[in-house]
Amino acid sequence: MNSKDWPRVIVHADMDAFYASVEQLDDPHLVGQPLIIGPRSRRGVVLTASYEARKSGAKSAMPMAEALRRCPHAVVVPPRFERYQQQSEAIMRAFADFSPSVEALSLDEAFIDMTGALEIFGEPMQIGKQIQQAVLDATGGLQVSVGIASTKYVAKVASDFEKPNGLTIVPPHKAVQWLDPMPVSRLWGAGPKTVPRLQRLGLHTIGDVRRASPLFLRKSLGNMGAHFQSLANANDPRKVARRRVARSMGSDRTLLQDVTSTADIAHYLRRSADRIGRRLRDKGYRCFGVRVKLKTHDFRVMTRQVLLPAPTDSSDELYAVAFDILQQLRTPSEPSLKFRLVGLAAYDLVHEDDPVQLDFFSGDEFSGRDRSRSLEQALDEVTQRFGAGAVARAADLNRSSTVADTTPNLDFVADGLAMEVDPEHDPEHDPEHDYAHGQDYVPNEQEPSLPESDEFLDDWCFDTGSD
Ligand code: TTP
Ligand code: MG
Ligand code: MG
Repeated sequence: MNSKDWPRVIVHADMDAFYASVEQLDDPHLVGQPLIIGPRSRRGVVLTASYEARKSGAKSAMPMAEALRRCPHAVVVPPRFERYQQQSEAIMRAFADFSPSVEALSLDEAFIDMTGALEIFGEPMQIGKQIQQAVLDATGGLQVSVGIASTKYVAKVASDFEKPNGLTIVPPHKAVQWLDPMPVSRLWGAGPKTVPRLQRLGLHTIGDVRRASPLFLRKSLGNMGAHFQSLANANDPRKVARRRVARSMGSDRTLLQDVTSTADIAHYLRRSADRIGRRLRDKGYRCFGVRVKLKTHDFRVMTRQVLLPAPTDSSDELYAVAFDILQQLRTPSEPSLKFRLVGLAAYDLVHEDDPVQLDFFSGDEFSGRDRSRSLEQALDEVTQRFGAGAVARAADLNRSSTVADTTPNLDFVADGLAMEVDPEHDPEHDPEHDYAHGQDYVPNEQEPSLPESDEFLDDWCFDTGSD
């Protein structure tokens, strides 16, 4: 193959059943087993399932109760985010050996621009094999699926084409023909609302969209029509951006019982603010951004975020901001709305070692903040020595544990939230999709009893460093 045939060489690499594969790697007993990663509570949500469990229909974002109904023999393993993050860093470093242009889309996937590298690494097939081997070596045995094409869109569709351990090369002159028979759900931007709309218009395959008259598409779909048609023609001029996954820390709590009152919601925000603040201070971070997320009993997600004039790592300040946001989120029209999840996240993190001078912000006007900060630091020390239960807020003392799980918020695409991801990249990765259509969730499930511990309260944290 001649490099002239490839105006650009774009690789998309995505780990196979990432969290589940990490668990299988670390515990050989789990190899070959149907595995579900998620909280042990039936009210929680499946983060991912091993390919063995997928055969029975378990999948990401499915309510745990439904996944266990479909796959009763599955082993449920609670997530270990720190470990996934560690492996993610190893994977991203391996990618960086192939090209300086690596665009991470999430912990387990990236675009790698290999244009001009055919002379060094060989033909696309060779490049793909080397990347798979590099990931295997860097992680101690994890598999990645790779797609190679001359546009980001086609590369991404290709990496998913033969999962797991797939390697799909789509040369530029074959791209259109290769896309033609695919279902329209493969078009970026065609989610659960758009797909039926396309089908009603008689557009079932990508080829149907490509051959449709532009006028018809414009009339029936507006600008979206032209966007889909250009994807169908394998046109996607977007460049691979050099980007790491954005740093953020958060804590989402799925509650055993829905809550309604602002005071109850605030209680969980307070606890999340304490945990996130502690964690920010522990790791030497402050955040500019604070985001609150609520999920209603019928799985509607409400989020709102604010940027602070100066970054903070104070739990009190996080809470104060979160409380303000909460009041804005609560609409008077729906005072009795019930919520099943309360989440708080700190994003736009800066590290004390970052070139931005944090000291700049500790002038007189912040001295009140600094006082509250030293108190928090003192409490951190107590917590570190005596455990998380040692310091409790007075308001918490007579509340029993009512949290089903604290899950990572990976619906980065849906809300553009936890990660800096262009929603266009991957609209399919919206874990709320199934919820939005919540057909098969049965809310009156008998809840298993939970230990009165923080076992399920893992925070999530995305920090793969900055460039
Ligand atoms: P994905 O790459 O979407 O899925 P996967 O790696 O588990 O499986 P596949 O082989 O199909 O790529 O997501 C990567 C990880 O992100 C996944 O292992 C768990 C996490 N995740 C969630 O926590 N919630 C979600 O809704 C999704 C889709 C993923
Ligand atoms: Mg994956
Ligand atoms: Mg992925």
